[in-house]
Amino acid sequence: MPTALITGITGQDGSYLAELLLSKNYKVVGVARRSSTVTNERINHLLDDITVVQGDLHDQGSLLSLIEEYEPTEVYNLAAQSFVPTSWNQPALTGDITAIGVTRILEAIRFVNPRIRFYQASSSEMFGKVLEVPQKEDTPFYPRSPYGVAKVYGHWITVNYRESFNMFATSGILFNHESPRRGLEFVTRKISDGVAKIKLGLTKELRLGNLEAQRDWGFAGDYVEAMWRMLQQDIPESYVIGMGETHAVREFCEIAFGHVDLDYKEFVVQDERFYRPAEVDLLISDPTKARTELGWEPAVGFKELVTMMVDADLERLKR
Ligand code: NAP
Ligand code: G4F
Repeated sequence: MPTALITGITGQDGSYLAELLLSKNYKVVGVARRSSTVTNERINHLLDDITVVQGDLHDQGSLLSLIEEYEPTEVYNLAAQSFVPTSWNQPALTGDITAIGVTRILEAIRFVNPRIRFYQASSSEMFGKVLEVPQKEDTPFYPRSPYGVAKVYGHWITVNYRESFNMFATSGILFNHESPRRGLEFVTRKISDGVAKIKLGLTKELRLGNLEAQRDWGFAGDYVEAMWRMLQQDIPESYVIGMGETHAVREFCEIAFGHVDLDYKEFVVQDERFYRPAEVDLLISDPTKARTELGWEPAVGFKELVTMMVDADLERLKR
């Protein structure tokens, strides 16, 4: 039975990846950091089937001993300070977890068993102020936030360990992927939650930042399949994962409000507090390599994603 160790098990992607690997008969070990309150909301339904252990990307020793004890065949590094606006308020912490944390886990693998296959959760935020449209594996990076800068480090240290130590270290450059399990502060979930609250009469308005920003949004459940496929290849490489289409925040609002027969223009208020010091205006992927080499095909389209998220928030709030 293969064993997968997942950092960031309590996050959106960690929960979907754990479900996928369980369906493939993996033993799943999830790493969660210690906190004074339990953050198992996304994995409560999996707790009988996975092993959750304490560890922290700040702490080299905890990573080393977990890899020694559980002997994973694959390690998925999904843990990060992943919210872009927070990275301007806490840039050093973001660098310590999202950048140097990758080195700590790579070092743990190198010392214990360099044959372990490694996945690094890289991001389209690395393309930032894009130098090419659409963005593919060899598009140069121009990050626009401390988070994006940290992810560039994480990407290159992964490539470096692949080339320096011949480790099976892959980097998935994933464009935005969303779901009903997305954190409430990210724009898609903020909108679906806001729409549901307005529809149910729980609030009257939704305050957002830049409505013209464009993202290439897909469904998280589809994207974890690509992570797994990357680790099943003969040769470790980097892959861009995205839908190959882009939509504005405004369009997301239009569909989300429209789905419950509301007009977003009557409820959305633009608020400067949600603008960023530097913005990523246009992200659009060219996922040709993933589609041809990994055979990866997403199942959920943009409209279906938006309506799925609104329906899930309506259900949740009604309950
Ligand atoms: P998420 O929901 O924010 O989850 C992040 C996870 O990291 C959480 O489980 C969090 O634990 C954990 N974590 C944070 N700091 C940690 C630390 N010091 N030690 C151990 N664990 C720590 O993020 P996601 O959307 O699932 O994304 C997964 C990964 O993909 C992240 O690395 C993200 O940057 C990257 N990524 C995401 C997207 C996207 O669109 N979702 C796109 C490209 C790349 P707590 O629950 O305790 O906070
Ligand atoms: O949903 P967002 O906060 O996601 P962002 O910044 O694109 O980052 C996410 O995707 C990355 C992949 O590209 C991941 F690496 C990262 O970890 C994270 O998962 O913002 C999307 C866009 C931005 O341009 C932002 O300016 O939406 C715009 N926006 C407009 N109003 C807003 C808001 N974003 C947020 N969070 N809140 C608003 O009120």
